[in-house]
Amino acid sequence: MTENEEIKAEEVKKEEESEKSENSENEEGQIFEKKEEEEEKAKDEKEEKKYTRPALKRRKSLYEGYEEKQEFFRPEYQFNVKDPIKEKMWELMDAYLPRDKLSIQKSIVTHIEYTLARTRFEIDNNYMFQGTALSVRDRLLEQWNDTQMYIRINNPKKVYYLSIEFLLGRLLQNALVNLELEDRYRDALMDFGVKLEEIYESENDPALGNGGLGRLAACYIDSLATLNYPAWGYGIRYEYGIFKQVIENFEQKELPDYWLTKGNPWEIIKLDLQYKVRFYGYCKDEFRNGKKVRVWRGGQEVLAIAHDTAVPGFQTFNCNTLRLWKAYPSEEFNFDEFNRGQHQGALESKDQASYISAVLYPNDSTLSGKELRLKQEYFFSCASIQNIVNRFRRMQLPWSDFPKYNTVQLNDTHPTIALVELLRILIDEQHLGYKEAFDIVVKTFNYTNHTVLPEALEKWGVDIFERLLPRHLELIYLINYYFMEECKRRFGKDWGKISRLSIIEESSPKQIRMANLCVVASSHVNGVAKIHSGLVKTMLFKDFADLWPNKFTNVTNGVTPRRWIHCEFPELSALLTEYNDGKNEWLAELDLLEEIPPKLEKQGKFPEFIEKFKAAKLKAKLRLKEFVKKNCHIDIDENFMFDIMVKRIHEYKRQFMNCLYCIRRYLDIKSMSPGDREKVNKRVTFFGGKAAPGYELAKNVIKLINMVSNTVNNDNDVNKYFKVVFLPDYKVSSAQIIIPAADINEQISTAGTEASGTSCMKFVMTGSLIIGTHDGANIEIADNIGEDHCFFFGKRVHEVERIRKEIANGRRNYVGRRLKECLDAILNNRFGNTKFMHNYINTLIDGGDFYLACHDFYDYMDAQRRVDEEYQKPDIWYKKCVEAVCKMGFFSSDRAIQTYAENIWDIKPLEVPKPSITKSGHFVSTGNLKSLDD
Ligand code: NBG
Repeated sequence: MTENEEIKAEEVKKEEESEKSENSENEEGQIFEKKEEEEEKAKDEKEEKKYTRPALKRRKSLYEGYEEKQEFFRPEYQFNVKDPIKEKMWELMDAYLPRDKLSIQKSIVTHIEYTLARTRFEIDNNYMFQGTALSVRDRLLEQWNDTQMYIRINNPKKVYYLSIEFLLGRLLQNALVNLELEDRYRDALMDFGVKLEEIYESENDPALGNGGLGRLAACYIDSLATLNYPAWGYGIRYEYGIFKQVIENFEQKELPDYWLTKGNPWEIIKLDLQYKVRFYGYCKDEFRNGKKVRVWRGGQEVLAIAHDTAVPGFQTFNCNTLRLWKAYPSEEFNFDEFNRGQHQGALESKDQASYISAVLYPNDSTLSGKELRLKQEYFFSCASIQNIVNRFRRMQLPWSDFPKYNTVQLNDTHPTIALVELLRILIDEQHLGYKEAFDIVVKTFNYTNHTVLPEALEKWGVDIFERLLPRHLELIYLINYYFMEECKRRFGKDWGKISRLSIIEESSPKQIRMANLCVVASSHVNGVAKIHSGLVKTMLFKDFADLWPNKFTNVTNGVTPRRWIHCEFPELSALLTEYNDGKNEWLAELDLLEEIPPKLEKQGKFPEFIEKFKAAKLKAKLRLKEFVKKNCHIDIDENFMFDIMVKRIHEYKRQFMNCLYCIRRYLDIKSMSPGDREKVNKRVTFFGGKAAPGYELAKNVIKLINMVSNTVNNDNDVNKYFKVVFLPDYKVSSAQIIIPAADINEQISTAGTEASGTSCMKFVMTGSLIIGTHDGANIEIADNIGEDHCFFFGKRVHEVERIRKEIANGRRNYVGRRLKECLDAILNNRFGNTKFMHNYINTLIDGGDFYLACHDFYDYMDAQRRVDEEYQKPDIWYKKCVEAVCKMGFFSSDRAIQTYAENIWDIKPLEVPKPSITKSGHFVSTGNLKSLDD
């Protein structure tokens, strides 16, 4: 045994013994938990059979069997209207734009000259990108218009995904892949001497999100379109996305991300699609036809104007809408002020309106509590609800039918106010009674919870609400009044429980608990991974689950394989297609990959496949090497093992623990003999991620990592065996370079804190293994790919709870020699002046180790040792990677969306008719086309 193992074994044993003797009840507790776990598992398995493997329709290429020059005729919607002028127009518009090379080339240059007004002598990559994007957009728009028209005449039930963030990433490649036009565009551009891949680089990332929550929304709208669901994403069209991170003197500096510098070729601004949104003002009673009605008057009005982006599905002609609202002043100027010569003042009030949609709040998993944020939430919720209600009103159906045609998913609590807005419209404007209106609201709304961290659970002071949204506050009180009455009937005088259930927290000042409001007023509440949904039900909303056990459910997150395998790792994608009989249908049905390993085994082709996989991985590693050279000015060796941790910087994710491990590795190698050093598994450890600008500790961790990196990389005793790299400005486009290069990825949150995590899925799908805790989606990934394909460590949820209690009762952390040396290295300023970490380290030792960074450290080191050992056996290692890739079908966002559709939304797909290759053979319908304002 090495010293490390000895110490670890000793410590673990000591700890376990003391735990055993300290508390025999505990053991019973564990047995009980185990039994419960088993029961849960059996139940889950039953549920899973029913929902989690929904059958998807086998796909084939849109163009299979068609010739390149063949014309495609579009569906026709109003055949027998006798209007000669329109008939002429329709005839001109009855075929899709041609998709052959020359037509594509013509459309690109036409846009460059006539839309962008460039001469043929001044076309750089940026203009080439814009021209290309516009030409792709034309093709998207046809499908988009046809889809919207088809939805309108069929009137299916629709799903609305409300999210304050959509972290889209670049759109050009995604659109080309989904339209299956990537090769043709590559070919077309080649004739201009332009590489498509270089053109992709010219696109700014629309980074309208912080992290996982926003990226999930982006994956989900991709899957909704791919599965032909009539769906809309609704959000905010921020001018500034998440800040750009630069590292200066080891520290994070934030720069504004004005992502619109080159314009945005994708968005369609619908100036005629605008809604008024009111803030402030007062409420009063008025009498109409002898009936008392409540009205909300005065205050300030702004306009929400729709900025649409087409969302194409993969291998389908369906194309949905992402509608982002931008705020505008509702009157051009305050004319009185203007005429009095106060031009500045008049302009300022105009500016204020547009502040609402100007910037994304850079907080992830923390509540900011600022009035402007609440304004943003109401702004986009209100506009979206008006849009949804309008669409429904066109159908002229009774309000009680509203939930039959509409279902709204709240992506976390940020759009909660949307449900109050619908209630307000139904009661104040449509004059429904409370009970009827509330019933409609509950049946329409569903809520996804994304975290159990208390600091992220939204609460708003009653005072802010009263000022900003006085009528909504009244309605929230009304909802709470009826709810509390029900609670009293159910729970008698259990005041503790009743006050926990209340939407209003009786603190001073009083607060509105948005999550409670969501649970009370939605029909389904889901968590985002099995373990998380369990915690949602048994801890976070335990009292609610007693009341309505059936409201709670789980939908494990998923990611889109189009972006996260095909676009980001083209070599792997090609390999998978090659071994799937040359067909790429697995991109729409990821479960198909499961068939590859047994086939390889049977045909004795596993070694051949693994060799090709290794070659692909090497290419990905070389891309990252280039990226690191360019952005960090560090040389790395592609033959080292790449160990990657990329995500927002947060205490619960424990980048600090990983950094401590880097220090341990550094000290170990440093103290070795040259001979021993040669035996070390060579590694580069990468970190990447942004810290919220106000989160001092997280920013300090970034600084520490950069200082450690600097020392390690410049130490010639060590840098031949180990390097540390901090990758600045982690975002979707760089994720696409970073993730496929990994050999091992770090998912090391304290058990019970990471709701799901989605990067773990992207990593495993592209052939790297997880070192991680029993948390979030890690657990389900292991269930699917096999626990022996993961490197697990650390305390489990129930143990974390117990240890925290002990810590609270004064237990000090056990700090053994090997951990102490790492902490001391920081305390002794071995990496430069790291005084900024000293207080934190002292609190960790003194019982402040809430996230168990020290507590899990020994077990973590042990898991890292196993990683090193196994990486030295490439045959085993790569086989595991490949097997894991092929068993990740469950983590496709298509499966997740299908589960939402069946289990929560109760909606059916509506597939747009396929085009015809003859003029007479196309789909014809006489739809009702009364209003086009949609
Ligand atoms: C995040 C969780 C992640 C999860 C994503 C998407 C918030 C509030 N939550 O674990 O931390 O993967 O949501 O569900 O951003």
